[in-house]
Amino acid sequence: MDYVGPVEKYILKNRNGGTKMLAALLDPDSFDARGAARVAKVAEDAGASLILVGGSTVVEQSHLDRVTRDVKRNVTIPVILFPNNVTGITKYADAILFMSMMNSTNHYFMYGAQVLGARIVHRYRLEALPTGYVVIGGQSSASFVGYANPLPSSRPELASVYAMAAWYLGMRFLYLEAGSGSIEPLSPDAVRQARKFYPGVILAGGGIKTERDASALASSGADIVVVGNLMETPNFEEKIKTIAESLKKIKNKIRK
Ligand code: 1GP
Repeated sequence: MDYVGPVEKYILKNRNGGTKMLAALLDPDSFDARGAARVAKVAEDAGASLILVGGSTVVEQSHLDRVTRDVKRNVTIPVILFPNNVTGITKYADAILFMSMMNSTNHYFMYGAQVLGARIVHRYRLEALPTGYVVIGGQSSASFVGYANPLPSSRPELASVYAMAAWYLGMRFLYLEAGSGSIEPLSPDAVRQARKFYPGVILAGGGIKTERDASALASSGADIVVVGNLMETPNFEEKIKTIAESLKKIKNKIRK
């Protein structure tokens, strides 16, 4: 039985070909449907490989539906849900990061919401991407909302044990998160430590504002660099284009 779906195959094809991917994260709390669809298209044209839809705060379900549906209509790249809870699921996406917050202190965010959400994911025929989600640094709404026991930013080596555990538990994706709007971007050292022990797909995000931040994470082993807040800033088109282009150069370095 082939349990790897088309979105995962697309990601693996890019990854195994040495392509570092940019994922543009749209928070439905920050956009109306038309605005989200426009920004998603700009991101695709700028070189993003994936669109993520989600955020830490709860939005009205019908709004999430509209945003995701309009984004999906406007792009050709995969649209993947990045849920904060069962309320982060909609049938209009291609796939969902089916995540456990591995360092939550609340079982609901480790496996409770997942049990409640599984039937909805099945009913909507969403492709589930099994993902370990680890929050690093303590100042984010993801950390607050998910009752995280965040890894100290000063101890990046702790990421390695989460990476090992995620892999041994069968999670084919690992999302290292500094938190949306984090003042300091995610530590490249944390990604480097995780990469040593984790053969799956690593997503890295939180606080990325510059091409230099993004390149540092990709060079340290992240396969997918996630950019969220930047999509809501002036001249974001140029900024993400610069980031996407610099990620492509890292691919060339790997291929040499
Ligand atoms: C948040 O990792 C993502 O969950 C993206 O963070 O919004 O800071 O880019 P930013």
